[in-house]
Amino acid sequence: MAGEDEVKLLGFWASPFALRVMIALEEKGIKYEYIEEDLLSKKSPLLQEMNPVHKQIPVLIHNGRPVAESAIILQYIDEVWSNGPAFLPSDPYDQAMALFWVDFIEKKLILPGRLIFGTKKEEQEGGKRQVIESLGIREETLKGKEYFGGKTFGMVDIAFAPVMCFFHTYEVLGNFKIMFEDKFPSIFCWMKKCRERESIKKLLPQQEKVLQLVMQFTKRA
Ligand code: GS8
Repeated sequence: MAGEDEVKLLGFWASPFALRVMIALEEKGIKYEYIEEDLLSKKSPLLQEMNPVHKQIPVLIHNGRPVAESAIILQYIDEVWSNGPAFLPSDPYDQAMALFWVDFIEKKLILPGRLIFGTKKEEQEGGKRQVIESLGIREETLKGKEYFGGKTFGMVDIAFAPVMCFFHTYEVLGNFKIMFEDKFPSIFCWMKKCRERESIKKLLPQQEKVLQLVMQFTKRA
């Protein structure tokens, strides 16, 4: 794409969905203006105008045109800035599988993980069970591979990486230990490798800051 592209991102620093997009833009080396939304008190008129259906971040605004939903934004970035490293594999079946796992991470990991933030015991236990089950499923698919897509860091890695900064919060508020090294050794190695990437070093919030935010959000602080 030409250098005069105008790229803006409406985000929130600890949103796993916004972080997906930030990591993707960083990995592709795309310059953009980041606009932080105040999700705790009031959403901006710009967000309501750019994502009138869901009124949620992240929204990528490319030359004035908005794209919402993190998985769709990642695909859009991959298509438009196709000169950088590709996030999606070229084979249509492999592409479909990658998108399946991106969706799985939202539905079976991020959303159940939020149940752990609550104070209802039964919901918390259900969230913990689902998180452990989902990590087990991902562990199986990662075995023997460097990244979820194989040899290179791609779409599924980008979608999963932001979840890393929530594990500490799951453990503290859920009062349990995930024990990655023993139970999920492939994910343990993958996390180590991801944390060494420039994009992730730069963007992933500190786990203690995330815990404080979640406690503030859920009024536990
Ligand atoms: C989820 C976005 C979302 O939940 C995606 O982009 O992949 N499926 C979407 N955004 C949240 C912040 S992260 O928890 C959000 O904008 N919440 C504000 C609200 O719902 O009012």
